[in-house]
Amino acid sequence: MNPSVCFYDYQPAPADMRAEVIHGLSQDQKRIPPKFFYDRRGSRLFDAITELPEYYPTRTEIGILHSHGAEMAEVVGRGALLVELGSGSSLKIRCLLEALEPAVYVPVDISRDHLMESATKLAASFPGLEVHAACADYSVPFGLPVEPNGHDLAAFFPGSSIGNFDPADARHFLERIGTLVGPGGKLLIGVDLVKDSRTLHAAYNDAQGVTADFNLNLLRRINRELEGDFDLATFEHNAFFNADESRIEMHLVSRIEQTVRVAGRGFAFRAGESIHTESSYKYTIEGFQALARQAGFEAARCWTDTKQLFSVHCLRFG
Ligand code: AVJ
Repeated sequence: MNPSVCFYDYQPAPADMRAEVIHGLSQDQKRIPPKFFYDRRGSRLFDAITELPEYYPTRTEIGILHSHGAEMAEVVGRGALLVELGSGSSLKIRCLLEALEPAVYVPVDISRDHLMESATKLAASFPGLEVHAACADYSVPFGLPVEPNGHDLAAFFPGSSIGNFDPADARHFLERIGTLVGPGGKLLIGVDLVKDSRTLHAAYNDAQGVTADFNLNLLRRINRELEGDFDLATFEHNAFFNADESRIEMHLVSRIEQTVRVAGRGFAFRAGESIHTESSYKYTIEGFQALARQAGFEAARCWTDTKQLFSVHCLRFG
């Protein structure tokens, strides 16, 4: 292991996943939080999604970071302490580390193995960068594992992961990032934009079925970690754009009437009944800026691609 990486383990206890899954499966509309997608296999499948021809967000966001990195550095400032929430894609952070030249880098991710692997590789290719990797569920409050020591604070929340939250929760989450970076602190955040529903639909229903595997992997994980007995062949992936709510919804639909056991309990499914596994909200630039303002941020800058598929915002807190 690279000695220049400090590792902090705030990993959510397995009991949390058990309680959240049981709670979610007990609702009228069954649901499971999308953060549980990311076990080792789920993280690999998500990486594969980001390379699919239909899945435009990742490559578009990377393009924006490449084209406008210098401007981002001007707005954020160099030599900062940069916290990355959900340190999934090393391509994005590499691009940003080169442009922003932060003094300290704090990747935060729920997936321990994935985090360790990418933090170690990054520390090796950016000698001189202090890396403090924190394994944590960033959807629950947590503090910085290191003192800012006079560095300006900036957070990076790429990938439109903010889209997983309902707007009210997104606002609360932004407020918490505000508390983390403090007055004058910056947030660079990637936000997927509303667009024609065909493009959106294709991005979550890829021809190779990788997104379907990613969705179904949640049941495989529950089988392994929570003594579940889901028969994956009796569930199917369903993803569609809900225009009224401005979100993609992903579901796992039971093809048959059945009772599934999880953690010693039975959960009955009607034929066609679903588990809602993910919402992915799509914003307009103005709509997102209004949300950010409600959370106490001021919109400093916004960059997009030429097709206006995706946006990266720099927000200033306080
Ligand atoms: C990581 C939440 C941004 O919503 O596009 C991709 C997850 N789900 N394909 C998204 C995801 C299905 C992704 N986020």
